[in-house]
Amino acid sequence: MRRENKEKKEQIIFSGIQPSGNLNIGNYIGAISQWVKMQDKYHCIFSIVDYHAITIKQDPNLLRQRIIEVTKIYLAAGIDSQQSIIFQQSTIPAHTELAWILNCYGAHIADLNKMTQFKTKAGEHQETVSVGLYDYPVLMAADILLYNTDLVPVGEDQKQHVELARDIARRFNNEFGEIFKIPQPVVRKDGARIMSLLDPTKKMSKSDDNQNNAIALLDSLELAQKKIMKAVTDSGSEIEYDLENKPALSNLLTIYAILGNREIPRLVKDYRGQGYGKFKKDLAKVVEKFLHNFQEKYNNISDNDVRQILEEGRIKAEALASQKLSEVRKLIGVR
Ligand code: AQP
Repeated sequence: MRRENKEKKEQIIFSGIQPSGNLNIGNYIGAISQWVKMQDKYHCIFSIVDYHAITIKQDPNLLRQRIIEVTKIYLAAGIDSQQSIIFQQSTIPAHTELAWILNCYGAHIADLNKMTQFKTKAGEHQETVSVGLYDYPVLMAADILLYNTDLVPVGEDQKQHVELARDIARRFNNEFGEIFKIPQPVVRKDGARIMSLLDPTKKMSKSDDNQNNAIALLDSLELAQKKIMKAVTDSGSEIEYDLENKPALSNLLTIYAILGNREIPRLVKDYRGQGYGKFKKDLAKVVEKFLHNFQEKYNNISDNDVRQILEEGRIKAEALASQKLSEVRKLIGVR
């Protein structure tokens, strides 16, 4: 038993979030809440992936502000900067350098053509969006592979990108020897895909044009309550978990269960015979309580604390990344 724990502590976790909008409860449930639980068991590295964010146009001042905001969100959620490395991606040039190398060795056009997130984000504008948006998964592969990552905790939407990182690593290894560890995606069972409050066929997304689709982690309690009350529901009036026939309600039940720390079957039992109105009112209270506690912690973190933590994280992450990059440079013959 002891030996098993020791082995686990040796494994490396890497994950990140783009500062591309207001982080929401989907990001919290699908990604950050998993990270917090992993800190005791693994060596964790969490990044604010700002070079991913610029694959879509960003306002420079807002981007600067959001880098600080996302770091505070990690900390308020319970990521401990003494235990885990927290850093800003663009402060370590090894990420973009390795991405370029992987563009040339390992990444194939046919892979990128299959990426569903690119298709969704580019929509009808596939010919005119930035090359960066298309190439995003290769930068993500570089992020992961630089750190000998074993596990990548992500929401369902990012699983395909982690699979691609595995393929790229295998191809590179086939050519040059066992240089990259093959990472595994870790996707939680419930809550891996929190859906939009306005359309249960779309995932809740921080860059959605309609901000009513999501509860942002920094929404005021009043606004969050209004968004829940306005969330779409399905026909009928019974509280049931049924993804096929009641997708909107099933999504709300998932949010209730995770943020309220309850089991879905228990909730269904407790709300038997009570309509959607009562259920939504109670859900709004659960969300308000969660946000209140979260924001209290968030507001206690200063910008200066964040700058210091990011600088300490940069130093630690750079030591690891530069080692891997210099091995890769030698293998391909540029050193
Ligand atoms: N709706 C969601 N449910 C569960 N998990 C989710 N994640 C995102 N949306 C949901 C997870 O949160 C992390 C954020 O990753 P990202 O910043 O790289 O962006 P993304 O995956 O493209 O997610 P967003 O919030 O929709 O961002 P935008 O709108 O900027 O593209 C990932 O682990 C993701 O799986």
